[in-house]
Amino acid sequence: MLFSTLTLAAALAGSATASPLLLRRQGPGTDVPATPSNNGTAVGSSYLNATVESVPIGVTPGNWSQLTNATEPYPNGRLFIGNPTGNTTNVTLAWKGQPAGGLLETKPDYAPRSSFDRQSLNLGLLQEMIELDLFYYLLANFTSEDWQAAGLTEDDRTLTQHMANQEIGHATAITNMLGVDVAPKQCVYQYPFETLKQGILFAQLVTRFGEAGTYGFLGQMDSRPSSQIILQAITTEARQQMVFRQFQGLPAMPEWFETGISQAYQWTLLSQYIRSCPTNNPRIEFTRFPLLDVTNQPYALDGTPGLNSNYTLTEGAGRRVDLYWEPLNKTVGPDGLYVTESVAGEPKFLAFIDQLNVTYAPLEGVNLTSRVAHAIVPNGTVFPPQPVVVNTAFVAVVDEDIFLTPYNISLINK
Ligand SMILES: *[C@@H]1O[C@H](CO)[C@@H](O)[C@H](O)[C@H]1NC(C)=O
Ligand SMILES: *[C@@H]1O[C@H](CO)[C@@H](O)[C@H](O)[C@H]1NC(C)=O
Ligand SMILES: *[C@@H]1O[C@H](CO)[C@@H](O)[C@H](O)[C@H]1NC(C)=O
Ligand SMILES: *[C@@H]1O[C@H](CO)[C@@H](O)[C@H](O)[C@H]1NC(C)=O
Ligand SMILES: *[C@@H]1O[C@H](CO)[C@@H](O)[C@H](O)[C@H]1NC(C)=O
Ligand SMILES: *[C@@H]1O[C@H](CO)[C@@H](O)[C@H](O)[C@H]1NC(C)=O
Ligand SMILES: *[C@@H]1O[C@H](CO)[C@@H](O)[C@H](O)[C@H]1NC(C)=O
Ligand SMILES: *[C@@H]1O[C@H](CO)[C@@H](O)[C@H](O)[C@H]1NC(C)=O
Ligand SMILES: *[C@@H]1O[C@H](CO)[C@@H](O)[C@H](O)[C@H]1NC(C)=O
Ligand SMILES: *[C@@H]1O[C@H](CO)[C@@H](O)[C@H](O)[C@H]1NC(C)=O
Ligand SMILES: *[C@@H]1O[C@H](CO)[C@@H](O)[C@H](O)[C@H]1NC(C)=O
Ligand SMILES: CC(=O)N[C@H]1CO[C@H](CO)[C@@H](O)[C@@H]1O
Repeated sequence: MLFSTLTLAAALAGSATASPLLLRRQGPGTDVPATPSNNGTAVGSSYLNATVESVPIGVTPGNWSQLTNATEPYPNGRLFIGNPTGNTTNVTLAWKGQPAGGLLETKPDYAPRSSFDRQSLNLGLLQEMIELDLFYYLLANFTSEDWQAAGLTEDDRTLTQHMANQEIGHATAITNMLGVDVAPKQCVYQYPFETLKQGILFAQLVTRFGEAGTYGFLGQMDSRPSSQIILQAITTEARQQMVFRQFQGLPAMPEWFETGISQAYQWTLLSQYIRSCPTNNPRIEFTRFPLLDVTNQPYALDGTPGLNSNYTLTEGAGRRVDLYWEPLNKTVGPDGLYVTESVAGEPKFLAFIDQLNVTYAPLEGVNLTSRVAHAIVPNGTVFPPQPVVVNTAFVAVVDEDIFLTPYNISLINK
Protein backbone atom coordinates (compact mmCIF):
# COMPACT_ATOMS: atom_id res chain seq x y z
CA MET A 1 0.00 0.00 0.00
CA LEU A 2 2.60 2.52 1.04
CA PHE A 3 5.82 1.14 -0.25
CA SER A 4 5.88 -0.13 -3.76
CA THR A 5 6.93 -3.66 -2.85
CA LEU A 6 4.88 -5.08 -5.63
CA THR A 7 7.18 -3.41 -8.09
CA LEU A 8 10.37 -3.60 -6.00
CA ALA A 9 11.10 -7.28 -6.16
CA ALA A 10 14.35 -7.10 -4.23
CA ALA A 11 14.00 -9.16 -1.09
CA LEU A 12 16.81 -9.34 1.43
CA ALA A 13 16.81 -11.90 4.19
CA GLY A 14 17.04 -10.27 7.61
CA SER A 15 20.28 -10.99 9.38
CA ALA A 16 19.72 -12.72 12.69
CA THR A 17 23.41 -12.42 13.50
CA ALA A 18 23.65 -8.67 12.99
CA SER A 19 26.44 -7.61 15.32
CA PRO A 20 25.53 -4.66 17.50
CA LEU A 21 27.85 -1.70 17.80
CA LEU A 22 29.35 -0.84 21.13
CA LEU A 23 27.18 1.80 22.71
CA ARG A 24 29.44 4.66 23.62
CA ARG A 25 28.89 7.26 26.22
CA GLN A 26 26.35 9.92 25.29
CA GLY A 27 28.09 13.15 24.45
CA PRO A 28 28.92 15.70 21.82
CA GLY A 29 29.22 14.48 18.26
CA THR A 30 32.20 15.12 16.04
CA ASP A 31 30.88 18.53 14.99
CA VAL A 32 30.41 19.76 18.55
CA PRO A 33 33.20 21.23 20.74
CA ALA A 34 34.12 18.75 23.47
CA THR A 35 33.88 21.35 26.23
CA PRO A 36 30.48 22.95 26.78
CA SER A 37 30.78 26.70 26.46
CA ASN A 38 29.15 27.23 29.82
CA ASN A 39 31.82 25.02 31.43
CA GLY A 40 29.24 22.51 32.59
CA THR A 41 27.28 24.81 34.85
CA ALA A 42 23.50 25.14 34.50
CA VAL A 43 22.30 28.10 32.49
CA GLY A 44 19.04 30.00 32.80
CA SER A 45 17.05 31.03 35.83
CA SER A 46 14.67 29.18 38.12
CA TYR A 47 11.35 28.08 36.64
CA LEU A 48 9.62 28.69 39.95
CA ASN A 49 9.57 32.47 39.70
CA ALA A 50 7.48 33.99 36.91
CA THR A 51 9.21 36.87 35.19
CA VAL A 52 6.87 37.83 32.35
CA GLU A 53 3.10 37.97 31.81
CA SER A 54 1.35 36.65 28.69
CA VAL A 55 -2.25 37.47 27.83
CA PRO A 56 -4.21 35.36 25.30
CA ILE A 57 -4.41 37.05 21.92
CA GLY A 58 -7.60 39.02 21.47
CA VAL A 59 -8.45 39.88 25.07
CA THR A 60 -7.44 42.68 27.35
CA PRO A 61 -6.46 41.71 30.90
CA GLY A 62 -9.51 41.48 33.14
CA ASN A 63 -12.01 41.52 30.28
CA TRP A 64 -13.08 38.03 29.20
CA SER A 65 -15.98 39.18 27.00
CA GLN A 66 -16.72 36.54 24.39
CA LEU A 67 -15.11 36.96 21.03
CA THR A 68 -17.24 36.88 17.93
CA ASN A 69 -16.50 35.15 14.64
CA ALA A 70 -15.39 38.48 13.32
CA THR A 71 -12.90 39.25 16.10
CA GLU A 72 -11.43 35.82 16.84
CA PRO A 73 -7.64 36.01 16.46
CA TYR A 74 -7.37 32.57 14.81
CA PRO A 75 -9.87 29.95 13.53
CA ASN A 76 -11.98 28.52 16.38
CA GLY A 77 -10.47 31.08 18.78
CA ARG A 78 -13.93 31.90 20.11
CA LEU A 79 -14.19 28.27 21.32
CA PHE A 80 -11.41 28.67 23.84
CA ILE A 81 -11.13 32.34 24.66
CA GLY A 82 -13.69 33.94 26.99
CA ASN A 83 -15.62 33.25 30.17
CA PRO A 84 -17.55 29.92 30.19
CA THR A 85 -21.28 30.40 30.61
CA GLY A 86 -22.15 26.92 31.94
CA ASN A 87 -20.98 24.86 34.92
CA THR A 88 -20.69 21.04 35.00
CA THR A 89 -18.62 20.73 38.15
CA ASN A 90 -19.57 17.60 40.14
CA VAL A 91 -18.15 17.59 43.64
CA THR A 92 -18.43 13.81 44.21
CA LEU A 93 -14.98 12.40 44.91
CA ALA A 94 -13.50 8.90 44.82
CA TRP A 95 -11.11 10.02 47.51
CA LYS A 96 -9.73 13.37 48.54
CA GLY A 97 -8.54 15.22 45.49
CA GLN A 98 -9.76 12.53 43.07
CA PRO A 99 -13.00 13.11 41.12
CA ALA A 100 -15.34 10.10 41.05
CA GLY A 101 -15.39 7.88 37.97
CA GLY A 102 -12.69 6.40 35.78
CA LEU A 103 -11.81 2.74 35.44
CA LEU A 104 -8.80 2.42 37.70
CA GLU A 105 -7.85 -1.09 38.77
CA THR A 106 -5.98 -1.01 42.05
CA LYS A 107 -4.37 -4.43 41.54
CA PRO A 108 -3.65 -4.48 37.81
CA ASP A 109 -2.94 -7.73 36.00
CA TYR A 110 -0.88 -7.16 32.84
CA ALA A 111 -2.27 -10.01 30.75
CA PRO A 112 -4.70 -10.39 27.83
CA ARG A 113 -8.32 -10.88 28.85
CA SER A 114 -9.85 -11.78 25.50
CA SER A 115 -8.99 -13.22 22.14
CA PHE A 116 -9.05 -9.64 20.88
CA ASP A 117 -6.38 -8.69 23.41
CA ARG A 118 -4.20 -11.71 22.71
CA GLN A 119 -4.40 -11.36 18.93
CA SER A 120 -3.67 -7.65 19.13
CA LEU A 121 -0.63 -8.33 21.32
CA ASN A 122 0.56 -11.16 19.03
CA LEU A 123 0.45 -8.70 16.14
CA GLY A 124 2.08 -5.97 18.22
CA LEU A 125 4.93 -8.32 19.15
CA LEU A 126 5.52 -9.27 15.50
CA GLN A 127 5.76 -5.54 14.81
CA GLU A 128 8.29 -4.96 17.61
CA MET A 129 10.42 -7.86 16.42
CA ILE A 130 10.65 -6.74 12.78
CA GLU A 131 11.72 -3.32 14.04
CA LEU A 132 14.33 -4.91 16.28
CA ASP A 133 15.72 -6.85 13.32
CA LEU A 134 15.46 -3.93 10.92
CA PHE A 135 17.28 -1.37 13.05
CA TYR A 136 20.15 -3.77 13.71
CA TYR A 137 20.19 -4.63 10.03
CA LEU A 138 20.64 -0.98 9.08
CA LEU A 139 23.66 -0.81 11.38
CA ALA A 140 25.19 -4.14 10.45
CA ASN A 141 24.60 -3.93 6.71
CA PHE A 142 25.69 -0.36 6.13
CA THR A 143 29.08 1.01 7.11
CA SER A 144 29.89 4.27 8.88
CA GLU A 145 30.94 5.56 5.46
CA ASP A 146 27.52 4.66 4.01
CA TRP A 147 25.88 6.61 6.84
CA GLN A 148 28.21 9.55 6.32
CA ALA A 149 27.38 9.58 2.63
CA ALA A 150 23.71 9.88 3.57
CA GLY A 151 24.57 12.89 5.75
CA LEU A 152 24.31 10.93 9.00
CA THR A 153 26.82 10.92 11.86
CA GLU A 154 28.18 8.41 14.34
CA ASP A 155 25.70 9.84 16.83
CA ASP A 156 22.88 8.99 14.41
CA ARG A 157 24.18 5.41 14.27
CA THR A 158 24.30 5.37 18.05
CA LEU A 159 20.73 6.62 18.17
CA THR A 160 19.68 3.87 15.77
CA GLN A 161 21.38 1.33 18.02
CA HIS A 162 19.50 2.84 20.95
CA MET A 163 16.21 2.49 19.06
CA ALA A 164 17.01 -1.17 18.37
CA ASN A 165 17.62 -1.62 22.08
CA GLN A 166 14.28 0.04 22.84
CA GLU A 167 12.69 -2.74 20.78
CA ILE A 168 14.26 -5.29 23.09
CA GLY A 169 12.42 -3.62 25.95
CA HIS A 170 9.12 -3.49 24.06
CA ALA A 171 9.39 -7.10 22.89
CA THR A 172 10.23 -8.21 26.43
CA ALA A 173 7.21 -6.40 27.90
CA ILE A 174 4.76 -7.89 25.39
CA THR A 175 6.30 -11.38 25.64
CA ASN A 176 5.84 -11.23 29.41
CA MET A 177 2.19 -10.22 29.00
CA LEU A 178 1.48 -13.06 26.57
CA GLY A 179 3.57 -15.71 28.31
CA VAL A 180 7.03 -16.72 27.10
CA ASP A 181 5.86 -20.20 26.10
CA VAL A 182 3.04 -19.01 23.82
CA ALA A 183 4.30 -15.64 22.55
CA PRO A 184 5.29 -15.43 18.86
CA LYS A 185 9.04 -15.50 18.24
CA GLN A 186 11.34 -13.77 15.75
CA CYS A 187 10.87 -14.58 12.08
CA VAL A 188 12.93 -14.23 8.89
CA TYR A 189 12.27 -10.95 7.15
CA GLN A 190 12.44 -9.69 3.58
CA TYR A 191 13.20 -6.03 3.08
CA PRO A 192 12.40 -3.98 -0.03
CA PHE A 193 15.54 -1.83 -0.06
CA GLU A 194 19.12 -1.85 -1.22
CA THR A 195 20.54 1.51 -0.16
CA LEU A 196 20.71 3.05 3.30
CA LYS A 197 18.44 5.93 2.26
CA GLN A 198 15.82 3.46 1.07
CA GLY A 199 16.30 1.52 4.31
CA ILE A 200 15.68 4.62 6.43
CA LEU A 201 12.58 5.47 4.41
CA PHE A 202 11.39 1.89 4.91
CA ALA A 203 12.08 2.09 8.67
CA GLN A 204 9.99 5.25 8.83
CA LEU A 205 7.07 3.59 7.05
CA VAL A 206 7.30 0.46 9.21
CA THR A 207 7.26 2.49 12.43
CA ARG A 208 4.45 4.59 10.96
CA PHE A 209 2.06 1.70 10.37
CA GLY A 210 3.12 0.07 13.63
CA GLU A 211 2.20 3.25 15.44
CA ALA A 212 -1.09 3.77 13.57
CA GLY A 213 -2.11 0.11 13.93
CA THR A 214 -1.66 0.39 17.68
CA TYR A 215 -3.60 3.62 18.12
CA GLY A 216 -6.48 1.92 16.34
CA PHE A 217 -7.05 -0.70 19.06
CA LEU A 218 -5.48 0.55 22.30
CA GLY A 219 -8.68 2.07 23.68
CA GLN A 220 -10.64 -1.10 22.90
CA MET A 221 -8.55 -3.59 24.86
CA ASP A 222 -10.34 -5.56 27.55
CA SER A 223 -7.14 -5.38 29.58
CA ARG A 224 -6.65 -1.71 30.34
CA PRO A 225 -3.49 -2.43 32.35
CA SER A 226 -1.95 -4.05 29.25
CA SER A 227 -3.01 -1.14 27.08
CA GLN A 228 -1.24 1.21 29.49
CA ILE A 229 2.13 -0.45 28.91
CA ILE A 230 1.54 -0.67 25.16
CA LEU A 231 0.73 3.05 25.19
CA GLN A 232 4.01 3.84 26.87
CA ALA A 233 5.88 1.72 24.32
CA ILE A 234 4.10 3.09 21.26
CA THR A 235 4.77 6.64 22.34
CA THR A 236 8.48 5.84 22.18
CA GLU A 237 7.96 4.28 18.75
CA ALA A 238 6.24 7.43 17.57
CA ARG A 239 9.44 9.25 18.43
CA GLN A 240 11.41 6.66 16.47
CA GLN A 241 9.21 7.32 13.48
CA MET A 242 9.94 11.01 13.80
CA VAL A 243 13.69 10.36 14.04
CA PHE A 244 13.50 8.44 10.76
CA ARG A 245 11.59 11.36 9.24
CA GLN A 246 14.35 13.70 10.36
CA PHE A 247 17.01 11.35 8.99
CA GLN A 248 15.32 12.05 5.64
CA GLY A 249 14.89 15.77 6.24
CA LEU A 250 11.11 15.57 5.97
CA PRO A 251 8.73 18.01 7.65
CA ALA A 252 8.85 16.77 11.24
CA MET A 253 5.12 16.67 11.96
CA PRO A 254 2.83 18.30 9.41
CA GLU A 255 -0.19 16.60 11.00
CA TRP A 256 -2.22 17.83 13.98
CA PHE A 257 -3.30 14.35 15.04
CA GLU A 258 -1.66 10.97 14.62
CA THR A 259 -3.68 8.40 12.69
CA GLY A 260 -5.25 5.17 13.91
CA ILE A 261 -5.92 2.20 11.59
CA SER A 262 -7.31 -1.29 12.18
CA GLN A 263 -5.17 -4.29 13.10
CA ALA A 264 -6.16 -5.91 9.78
CA TYR A 265 -4.62 -2.98 7.91
CA GLN A 266 -1.48 -3.18 10.03
CA TRP A 267 -1.23 -6.93 9.41
CA THR A 268 -1.78 -6.43 5.67
CA LEU A 269 1.04 -3.90 5.55
CA LEU A 270 3.38 -5.83 7.85
CA SER A 271 2.99 -9.43 6.71
CA GLN A 272 4.49 -8.83 3.26
CA TYR A 273 7.88 -8.27 4.91
CA ILE A 274 7.82 -11.47 6.99
CA ARG A 275 9.10 -14.37 4.94
CA SER A 276 9.01 -17.24 7.42
CA CYS A 277 8.22 -17.79 11.10
CA PRO A 278 8.80 -20.63 13.59
CA THR A 279 6.13 -23.30 12.99
CA ASN A 280 4.45 -22.89 16.39
CA ASN A 281 4.09 -19.12 16.13
CA PRO A 282 0.40 -18.29 16.67
CA ARG A 283 -1.61 -17.67 13.53
CA ILE A 284 -2.70 -14.04 13.10
CA GLU A 285 -6.48 -14.02 12.78
CA PHE A 286 -6.92 -10.49 11.44
CA THR A 287 -7.86 -10.25 7.76
CA ARG A 288 -5.00 -10.09 5.29
CA PHE A 289 -6.45 -7.83 2.61
CA PRO A 290 -5.10 -7.64 -0.92
CA LEU A 291 -2.25 -5.12 -0.87
CA LEU A 292 -2.87 -1.84 -2.54
CA ASP A 293 0.01 -0.29 -4.44
CA VAL A 294 0.11 3.44 -5.17
CA THR A 295 2.00 3.27 -8.45
CA ASN A 296 2.72 7.00 -8.72
CA GLN A 297 3.89 7.46 -5.12
CA PRO A 298 6.76 9.93 -4.67
CA TYR A 299 9.40 9.11 -2.04
CA ALA A 300 11.84 11.37 -0.28
CA LEU A 301 15.14 9.92 -1.38
CA ASP A 302 16.77 13.25 -2.22
CA GLY A 303 16.37 14.96 1.16
CA THR A 304 19.21 15.75 3.53
CA PRO A 305 18.94 15.05 7.26
CA GLY A 306 17.56 17.88 9.36
CA LEU A 307 15.24 18.69 12.23
CA ASN A 308 12.53 19.87 9.89
CA SER A 309 11.92 21.17 6.39
CA ASN A 310 9.21 22.62 4.19
CA TYR A 311 9.80 19.72 1.78
CA THR A 312 6.50 18.58 0.33
CA LEU A 313 6.25 15.24 -1.41
CA THR A 314 2.87 15.71 -2.97
CA GLU A 315 0.52 18.41 -4.06
CA GLY A 316 -1.98 17.24 -1.44
CA ALA A 317 -5.62 17.84 -2.32
CA GLY A 318 -6.31 17.55 -6.02
CA ARG A 319 -3.48 15.14 -6.73
CA ARG A 320 -4.29 12.00 -8.72
CA VAL A 321 -3.43 8.69 -7.03
CA ASP A 322 -2.96 5.67 -9.30
CA LEU A 323 -3.75 2.28 -7.79
CA TYR A 324 -3.09 -1.37 -8.43
CA TRP A 325 -4.20 -4.13 -6.07
CA GLU A 326 -3.48 -7.80 -5.49
CA PRO A 327 -6.10 -10.40 -6.44
CA LEU A 328 -8.35 -12.04 -3.87
CA ASN A 329 -7.57 -15.61 -2.78
CA LYS A 330 -3.87 -15.12 -3.48
CA THR A 331 -1.60 -17.27 -1.33
CA VAL A 332 0.64 -14.96 0.68
CA GLY A 333 3.20 -15.07 3.49
CA PRO A 334 4.58 -15.63 5.94
CA ASP A 335 5.25 -19.20 4.81
CA GLY A 336 2.38 -19.16 2.30
CA LEU A 337 -0.04 -19.74 5.18
CA TYR A 338 -2.43 -16.88 4.45
CA VAL A 339 -4.70 -15.85 1.59
CA THR A 340 -5.88 -12.42 0.61
CA GLU A 341 -9.48 -11.88 1.67
CA SER A 342 -12.21 -9.25 1.68
CA VAL A 343 -15.96 -9.17 2.19
CA ALA A 344 -16.30 -6.00 0.14
CA GLY A 345 -18.40 -5.72 -2.99
CA GLU A 346 -17.35 -3.84 -6.10
CA PRO A 347 -14.74 -1.14 -5.51
CA LYS A 348 -16.38 2.29 -5.52
CA PHE A 349 -14.38 4.65 -3.29
CA LEU A 350 -10.88 5.30 -2.12
CA ALA A 351 -10.92 5.91 1.63
CA PHE A 352 -8.26 8.33 2.88
CA ILE A 353 -7.56 7.58 6.52
CA ASP A 354 -5.60 10.40 8.05
CA GLN A 355 -5.55 12.19 11.39
CA LEU A 356 -9.13 12.08 12.80
CA ASN A 357 -10.83 11.53 9.47
CA VAL A 358 -11.92 8.97 6.97
CA THR A 359 -12.73 10.87 3.78
CA TYR A 360 -13.74 9.26 0.52
CA ALA A 361 -13.03 10.00 -3.10
CA PRO A 362 -14.90 8.24 -5.90
CA LEU A 363 -12.81 5.65 -7.75
CA GLU A 364 -12.36 6.37 -11.43
CA GLY A 365 -11.10 4.17 -14.23
CA VAL A 366 -11.85 0.98 -12.33
CA ASN A 367 -10.74 -2.12 -14.23
CA LEU A 368 -11.53 -5.33 -12.34
CA THR A 369 -9.49 -7.42 -14.76
CA SER A 370 -6.25 -5.53 -14.40
CA ARG A 371 -7.21 -4.41 -10.86
CA VAL A 372 -6.39 -0.73 -11.36
CA ALA A 373 -8.21 2.51 -10.64
CA HIS A 374 -7.41 6.06 -9.70
CA ALA A 375 -8.83 8.74 -7.42
CA ILE A 376 -8.27 12.39 -6.58
CA VAL A 377 -7.06 13.34 -3.08
CA PRO A 378 -10.03 15.06 -1.41
CA ASN A 379 -9.90 18.59 -0.02
CA GLY A 380 -11.19 18.97 3.51
CA THR A 381 -10.09 20.13 6.93
CA VAL A 382 -9.78 18.35 10.27
CA PHE A 383 -10.37 21.64 12.03
CA PRO A 384 -9.74 24.78 10.00
CA PRO A 385 -7.22 25.43 8.58
CA GLN A 386 -5.57 21.99 8.92
CA PRO A 387 -6.05 19.84 5.78
CA VAL A 388 -7.12 16.24 6.39
CA VAL A 389 -4.62 14.59 4.05
CA VAL A 390 -1.05 15.42 5.01
CA ASN A 391 2.01 13.34 5.80
CA THR A 392 1.67 9.54 5.41
CA ALA A 393 -1.99 8.94 4.66
CA PHE A 394 -3.43 5.45 4.65
CA VAL A 395 -5.70 4.54 1.76
CA ALA A 396 -8.14 1.68 1.16
CA VAL A 397 -10.38 0.64 -1.70
CA VAL A 398 -13.94 0.24 -0.38
CA ASP A 399 -17.45 -0.42 -1.66
CA GLU A 400 -19.30 2.05 0.55
CA ASP A 401 -18.55 5.53 1.92
CA ILE A 402 -19.71 4.94 5.49
CA PHE A 403 -19.14 7.62 8.13
CA LEU A 404 -16.39 6.62 10.54
CA THR A 405 -14.59 8.27 13.42
CA PRO A 406 -11.35 7.34 15.21
CA TYR A 407 -12.87 4.92 17.74
CA ASN A 408 -14.96 2.84 15.32
CA ILE A 409 -12.61 2.85 12.35
CA SER A 410 -12.20 -0.96 12.39
CA LEU A 411 -15.84 -1.17 11.19
CA ILE A 412 -14.41 -0.30 7.78
CA ASN A 413 -13.33 -3.95 7.52
CA LYS A 414 -16.93 -5.16 7.57
C1 LIG B 1 35.25 28.36 30.93
O1 LIG B 1 36.45 28.09 31.61
C2 LIG B 1 37.61 28.59 30.97
C3 LIG B 1 38.82 28.11 31.73
O2 LIG B 1 38.66 28.32 33.12
C4 LIG B 1 37.52 30.12 30.93
O3 LIG B 1 38.65 30.63 30.24
C5 LIG B 1 36.28 30.51 30.18
O4 LIG B 1 36.10 31.89 30.22
C6 LIG B 1 35.07 29.86 30.81
N1 LIG B 1 33.91 30.11 29.98
C7 LIG B 1 32.76 30.54 30.49
C8 LIG B 1 31.63 30.75 29.49
O5 LIG B 1 32.58 30.74 31.67
C1 LIG C 1 11.97 34.00 43.73
O1 LIG C 1 12.19 35.38 43.77
C2 LIG C 1 12.32 35.90 45.09
C3 LIG C 1 12.41 37.40 44.98
O2 LIG C 1 13.38 37.77 44.06
C4 LIG C 1 13.55 35.29 45.79
O3 LIG C 1 13.64 35.77 47.13
C5 LIG C 1 13.39 33.78 45.79
O4 LIG C 1 14.57 33.19 46.32
C6 LIG C 1 13.13 33.26 44.38
N1 LIG C 1 12.82 31.86 44.47
C7 LIG C 1 13.47 30.95 43.77
C8 LIG C 1 13.03 29.52 43.98
O5 LIG C 1 14.32 31.23 42.98
C1 LIG D 1 -14.56 44.28 27.15
O1 LIG D 1 -14.44 44.05 25.76
C2 LIG D 1 -15.61 44.26 25.00
C3 LIG D 1 -15.37 43.76 23.56
O2 LIG D 1 -14.27 44.40 23.02
C4 LIG D 1 -15.98 45.74 25.08
O3 LIG D 1 -17.17 45.95 24.38
C5 LIG D 1 -16.17 46.12 26.55
O4 LIG D 1 -16.37 47.52 26.65
C6 LIG D 1 -14.95 45.76 27.37
N1 LIG D 1 -15.28 45.96 28.76
C7 LIG D 1 -14.42 46.54 29.59
C8 LIG D 1 -14.89 46.67 31.00
O5 LIG D 1 -13.33 46.93 29.22
C1 LIG E 1 -19.99 32.01 13.51
O1 LIG E 1 -19.44 30.70 13.29
C2 LIG E 1 -20.34 29.65 13.51
C3 LIG E 1 -19.59 28.35 13.39
O2 LIG E 1 -18.81 28.31 12.24
C4 LIG E 1 -21.51 29.75 12.54
O3 LIG E 1 -22.42 28.74 12.83
C5 LIG E 1 -22.16 31.12 12.68
O4 LIG E 1 -23.15 31.26 11.69
C6 LIG E 1 -21.15 32.23 12.55
N1 LIG E 1 -21.76 33.50 12.84
C7 LIG E 1 -21.58 34.54 12.08
C8 LIG E 1 -22.27 35.79 12.54
O5 LIG E 1 -20.86 34.52 11.09
C1 LIG F 1 -20.05 25.29 39.71
O1 LIG F 1 -20.80 24.30 40.38
C2 LIG F 1 -20.19 23.83 41.57
C3 LIG F 1 -21.01 22.66 42.11
O2 LIG F 1 -22.34 23.02 42.23
C4 LIG F 1 -20.02 24.94 42.56
O3 LIG F 1 -19.36 24.49 43.71
C5 LIG F 1 -19.20 26.05 41.92
O4 LIG F 1 -19.15 27.17 42.77
C6 LIG F 1 -19.78 26.48 40.59
N1 LIG F 1 -18.84 27.36 39.93
C7 LIG F 1 -19.18 28.56 39.49
C8 LIG F 1 -18.10 29.36 38.85
O5 LIG F 1 -20.31 28.96 39.57
C1 LIG G 1 -21.88 13.36 40.23
O1 LIG G 1 -21.03 12.22 40.18
C2 LIG G 1 -21.56 11.10 40.86
C3 LIG G 1 -20.48 10.04 40.86
O2 LIG G 1 -19.99 9.83 39.55
C4 LIG G 1 -22.83 10.64 40.16
O3 LIG G 1 -23.36 9.54 40.85
C5 LIG G 1 -23.83 11.78 40.17
O4 LIG G 1 -24.97 11.43 39.43
C6 LIG G 1 -23.21 13.05 39.55
N1 LIG G 1 -24.12 14.15 39.69
C7 LIG G 1 -24.55 14.88 38.67
C8 LIG G 1 -25.46 16.00 38.99
O5 LIG G 1 -24.20 14.63 37.53
C1 LIG H 1 9.41 27.50 4.73
O1 LIG H 1 8.09 27.99 4.79
C2 LIG H 1 7.96 29.22 5.48
C3 LIG H 1 6.46 29.53 5.58
O2 LIG H 1 5.89 29.47 4.31
C4 LIG H 1 8.77 30.31 4.78
O3 LIG H 1 8.69 31.49 5.54
C5 LIG H 1 10.22 29.85 4.68
O4 LIG H 1 10.96 30.78 3.97
C6 LIG H 1 10.29 28.51 3.98
N1 LIG H 1 11.68 28.03 3.95
C7 LIG H 1 12.35 27.90 2.84
C8 LIG H 1 13.75 27.37 2.98
O5 LIG H 1 11.87 28.17 1.76
C1 LIG I 1 -9.28 23.39 -0.64
O1 LIG I 1 -10.35 24.09 -0.07
C2 LIG I 1 -9.98 25.38 0.41
C3 LIG I 1 -11.16 25.97 1.14
O2 LIG I 1 -12.33 25.78 0.44
C4 LIG I 1 -9.55 26.23 -0.78
O3 LIG I 1 -9.11 27.48 -0.33
C5 LIG I 1 -8.36 25.53 -1.46
O4 LIG I 1 -8.00 26.22 -2.60
C6 LIG I 1 -8.73 24.11 -1.83
N1 LIG I 1 -7.52 23.44 -2.30
C7 LIG I 1 -7.55 22.68 -3.40
C8 LIG I 1 -6.22 22.08 -3.79
O5 LIG I 1 -8.54 22.45 -4.05
C1 LIG J 1 -12.05 -17.41 -3.28
O1 LIG J 1 -12.10 -18.71 -2.71
C2 LIG J 1 -13.36 -19.03 -2.19
C3 LIG J 1 -13.24 -20.35 -1.46
O2 LIG J 1 -12.41 -21.23 -2.15
C4 LIG J 1 -14.36 -19.07 -3.33
O3 LIG J 1 -15.64 -19.36 -2.82
C5 LIG J 1 -14.38 -17.72 -4.01
O4 LIG J 1 -15.22 -17.75 -5.14
C6 LIG J 1 -13.00 -17.30 -4.44
N1 LIG J 1 -13.05 -15.92 -4.92
C7 LIG J 1 -12.36 -15.50 -5.94
C8 LIG J 1 -12.51 -14.04 -6.27
O5 LIG J 1 -11.64 -16.22 -6.59
C1 LIG K 1 -9.11 -3.85 -18.44
O1 LIG K 1 -7.84 -4.45 -18.38
C2 LIG K 1 -7.70 -5.54 -19.28
C3 LIG K 1 -6.36 -6.19 -18.98
O2 LIG K 1 -5.33 -5.24 -19.04
C4 LIG K 1 -7.82 -5.03 -20.70
O3 LIG K 1 -7.70 -6.11 -21.61
C5 LIG K 1 -9.18 -4.36 -20.87
O4 LIG K 1 -9.26 -3.75 -22.13
C6 LIG K 1 -9.39 -3.30 -19.80
N1 LIG K 1 -10.75 -2.82 -19.87
C7 LIG K 1 -11.05 -1.55 -20.06
C8 LIG K 1 -12.50 -1.21 -20.08
O5 LIG K 1 -10.19 -0.71 -20.19
C1 LIG L 1 -12.63 15.59 10.25
O1 LIG L 1 -12.89 15.17 11.58
C2 LIG L 1 -13.24 16.25 12.43
C3 LIG L 1 -13.34 15.70 13.84
O2 LIG L 1 -14.22 14.64 13.90
C4 LIG L 1 -14.55 16.86 11.95
O3 LIG L 1 -14.89 17.96 12.75
C5 LIG L 1 -14.36 17.32 10.52
O4 LIG L 1 -15.58 17.78 10.00
C6 LIG L 1 -13.88 16.19 9.62
N1 LIG L 1 -13.55 16.71 8.30
C7 LIG L 1 -13.96 16.12 7.19
C8 LIG L 1 -13.51 16.75 5.91
O5 LIG L 1 -14.65 15.13 7.20
C1 LIG M 1 28.09 -4.59 4.90
C2 LIG M 1 27.04 -5.44 4.23
O1 LIG M 1 26.63 -6.46 4.72
N1 LIG M 1 26.58 -4.96 3.08
C3 LIG M 1 25.57 -5.64 2.30
C4 LIG M 1 24.21 -4.97 2.51
O2 LIG M 1 23.25 -5.51 1.63
C5 LIG M 1 23.57 -5.35 0.25
C6 LIG M 1 22.40 -5.83 -0.55
O3 LIG M 1 22.09 -7.15 -0.20
C7 LIG M 1 24.86 -6.10 -0.06
O4 LIG M 1 25.18 -5.87 -1.39
C8 LIG M 1 25.94 -5.58 0.85
O5 LIG M 1 27.10 -6.33 0.66
